[in-house]
Amino acid sequence: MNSLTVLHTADVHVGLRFSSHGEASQPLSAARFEIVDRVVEAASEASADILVLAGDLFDRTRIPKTDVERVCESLSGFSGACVLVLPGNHDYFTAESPLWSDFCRAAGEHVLLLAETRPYPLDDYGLPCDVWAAPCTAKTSAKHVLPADLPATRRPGRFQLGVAHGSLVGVSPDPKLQYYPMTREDLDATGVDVWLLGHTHVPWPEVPDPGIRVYNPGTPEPDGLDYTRCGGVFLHTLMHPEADSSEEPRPGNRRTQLASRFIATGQYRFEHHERTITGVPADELLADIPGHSDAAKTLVRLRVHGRIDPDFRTRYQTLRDELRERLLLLEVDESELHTRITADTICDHYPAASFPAELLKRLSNDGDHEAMDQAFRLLEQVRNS
Ligand SMILES: [Mn+2]
Repeated sequence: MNSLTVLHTADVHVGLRFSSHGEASQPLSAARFEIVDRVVEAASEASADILVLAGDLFDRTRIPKTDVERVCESLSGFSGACVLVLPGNHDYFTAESPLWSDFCRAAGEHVLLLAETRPYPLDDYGLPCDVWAAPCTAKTSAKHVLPADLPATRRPGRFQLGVAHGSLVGVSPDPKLQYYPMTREDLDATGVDVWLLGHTHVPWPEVPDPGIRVYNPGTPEPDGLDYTRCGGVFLHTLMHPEADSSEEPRPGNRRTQLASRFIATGQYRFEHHERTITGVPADELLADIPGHSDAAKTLVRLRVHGRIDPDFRTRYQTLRDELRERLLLLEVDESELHTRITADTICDHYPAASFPAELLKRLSNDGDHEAMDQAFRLLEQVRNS
């Protein structure tokens, strides 16, 4: 066997509830299960030999048994040789864990739980491959758990995969260095053909490169505004050049070639948008939201600022409400959207010839709308205090 194909995903977070997302919470939680099926389908379609889930398949260590069984049922659809599941820092492994005992009972024979820090040979699955596993055993750890006892010499003709979960220093946001931080140097020093990581929900590297031997796919189904593009997985193909018997295997002699590509799998999208209104809102103010074609599967955070003409406030609200109808969820921040102060506003609020009315009229005549707005808001604060 001269090549090995691995579909690599992580951070599915089955069990995530999205409780702050209102009506969108139900479809978003359901999507965590659906993405397992989509990933399995992508792996089978790519004729992958191995499907790797590099941590946080589950969002917590307590998951209803029926949900665990549903995930195992999905994994049983994989047509390749085996599925490797690594406990991450959300679904960390302990010997007493009901999650992982439920999982092992329900999982088929071709699913291998990487519960220990050690090499797992895959000969039982007919693959000339050794897997170096670095599972999490707690939510946090200031130190990584990468294996220290890698073989001094490579066994010729075998592929060496590493699977770990935690932050990649300089790439992942982990300011307190508490999520099993690993540096690229730590990982490269092990000499495995490729490290398959999980933890950070944004993929890295952005562009696969044969010289990079550390990959983090991000979540296959976006779960929040931290990642606004399409979720996906990595497909890695490892190749051995034809064996050259004259060459002795040497430590760190990495002859295996690697080709990786990103495959989009996610359906849901999270987007940020900002709009400014000056006076009258344009008809097309919100027309290019969402940026993604499937509005019903898009969640948007919209910030609107500026000064709107009072006669057009309703028009703006109609545009906003029409957008809300099309989207799965619209969160709007209008704290910096002010209504423009006009002569009518002044008359409505203050008696003619009163000090506030005179002040505001003078600022209006000067054409200083900014100062008039500020003066009006201050006067209102004083009045309401
Ligand atoms: Mn994690």
